[in-house]
Amino acid sequence: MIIIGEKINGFIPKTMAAIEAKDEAYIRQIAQGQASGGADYLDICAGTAPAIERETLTWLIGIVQDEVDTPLCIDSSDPQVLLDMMQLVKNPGLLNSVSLEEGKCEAIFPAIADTKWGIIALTCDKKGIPDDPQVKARIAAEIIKKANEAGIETERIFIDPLVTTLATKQDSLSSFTEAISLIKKDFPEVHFTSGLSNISFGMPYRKAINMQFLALAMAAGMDSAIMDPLSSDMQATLHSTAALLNQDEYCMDYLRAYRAGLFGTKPA
Ligand code: THG
Repeated sequence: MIIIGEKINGFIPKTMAAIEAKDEAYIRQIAQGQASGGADYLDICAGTAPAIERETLTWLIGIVQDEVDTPLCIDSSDPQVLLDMMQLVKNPGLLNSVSLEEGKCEAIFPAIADTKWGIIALTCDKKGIPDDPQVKARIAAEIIKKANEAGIETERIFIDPLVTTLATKQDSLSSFTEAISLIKKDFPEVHFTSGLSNISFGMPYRKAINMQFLALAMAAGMDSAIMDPLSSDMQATLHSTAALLNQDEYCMDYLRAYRAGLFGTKPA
């Protein structure tokens, strides 16, 4: 599993408080913590007003890169912000995200073609987020085609099939997993990622739903997640599910994560 750490995000109240207070120590702490928790990328999202988004991201990126070598996942809905921030980043990471809206692919793809940057692609277009897995698959295929034509290999693309909220859509999980199956059939090399908590909005004890969603989505072929690596419940779910799915030879990763105290009781 490819873990994208979600905590450096201004939409999280504690992170926003740190951004507003210029609390560099807190940002360093959550960067280091997520890296130790096995994050392969750290998502960086300003969550501030558009007028100060660049300034906020520049500050966050500077601190995080000084603290850890983990590649970054730059998170903005503005393609020009993604391109500007990419210039500040030392190690190639991920741009989060493109979709079929507003010429986003056309803005981003030429700029990353000759680099090692990857891209998260949302299965939506100007009409919004489709419910029908067939439509999600059609959008994904169109984005992958555009990327390939620009010289970006399918392996550098992470499709986010945009899971909907269970409380308002009963078939949220099946729409998500069916989209994965359809896309995987045509593009076996593409990656799949998702924010894990979208599915549980409006429900009590959200953690239960998030944990089971992670397991079921992994079983359906999701190989990446935008998640909190500091959550022992999510770590336990991730490592146990990977072992059960025969993705963890001799359960070595499970044992290593347990011994490192990522879940369960830390051994003496
Ligand atoms: N897909 C893609 N990018 C994304 C999302 C996605 N970027 C943003 C978001 N969704 C993923 N990131 C978060 C970050 C935090 C939370 C959820 C998603 C979250 N945090 C808890 C809260 O706010 O209550 C608190 C966590 C904490 O305190 O650490 O829910 O879907 N491509």
